[in-house]
Amino acid sequence: MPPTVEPSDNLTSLQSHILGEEARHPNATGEFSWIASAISLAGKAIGHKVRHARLQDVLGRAGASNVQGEEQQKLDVIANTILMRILGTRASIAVIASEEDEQPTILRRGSEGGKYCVLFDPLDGSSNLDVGVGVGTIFSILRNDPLIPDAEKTVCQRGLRQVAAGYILYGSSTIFVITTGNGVDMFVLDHSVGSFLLVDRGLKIPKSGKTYSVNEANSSTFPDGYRKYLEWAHASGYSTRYIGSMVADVHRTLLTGGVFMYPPTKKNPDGKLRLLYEANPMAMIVEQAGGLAYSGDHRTLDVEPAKLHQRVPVLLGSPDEVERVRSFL
Ligand code: P6P
Repeated sequence: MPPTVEPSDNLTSLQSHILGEEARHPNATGEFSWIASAISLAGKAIGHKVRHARLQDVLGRAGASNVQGEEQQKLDVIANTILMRILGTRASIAVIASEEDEQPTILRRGSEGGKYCVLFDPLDGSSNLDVGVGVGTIFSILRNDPLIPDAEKTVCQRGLRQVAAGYILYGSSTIFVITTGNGVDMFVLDHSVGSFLLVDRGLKIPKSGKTYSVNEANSSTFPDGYRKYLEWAHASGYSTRYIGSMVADVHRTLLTGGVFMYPPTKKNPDGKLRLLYEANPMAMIVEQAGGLAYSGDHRTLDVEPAKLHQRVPVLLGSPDEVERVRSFL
């Protein structure tokens, strides 16, 4: 009896999915697919490092250096190096910008080509690594403008201009979520084949959800409207979930509904999260899934960036829940 392929067998990989999407765009050149595959490869490599961090650290401590003999480095730096090296080999990328680097890196100038800019937070929430909590890589892809000489100005584009955005969550499983502007697709890494396999296509955020996600320890310094909302939520049977790792908190909000927020605080009067490589990519994902995302009075994707590492307040999630918070602001 020949082996059967069960209907439940998921055989759509990220690569074949992206190529399929590309085939739907007649003028596609395949350059974007190369970037998506580079991010996928980096995600697998970073995920492996994340899962073995404590083991290597333990081994490293035992032998005064880790198994590769390399000096124990913070995983943020390791993740950043992996992304820079892999993305650096893709001819379609002109500029790379990372949370870890003060300035963007120019890979190709002017006539040397490079249609795209890639911005990322290589390992968001890395302080949670030591306690086994989900952390993630967040990425945003913009078109390059070779006429702009200043790399920082090139990447300081409004979130509406993103070509694609997504994240990789290194949690109980390694999850790749991406949008290219036609809805949100979710993949899970199948270690047995080493591929991200499609598990949800056209993912939609629940319209509402009685869960809010915020660090309430800061609530005494939130603007009044947020405090009024929290009083209302406490009296309305809402539950709170806060992991302190943006990728994990946003992923839960995307799948189960509710609202995630990082309001202005005394310590971070503009909010803590970065516009270009945290708020914007997450806002594109949430809006493409039918949700809303605001930074202060503005739709996050409309905020005009001034600096690469600019911070903004973040309020995103189910449309009903975001509008409810906004009604108090
Ligand atoms: P707080 C992690 O350090 C991070 O950048 C985000 O992943 C997370 O949402 C936020 O900071 C948590 O900040 O102030 O609540 O610890």
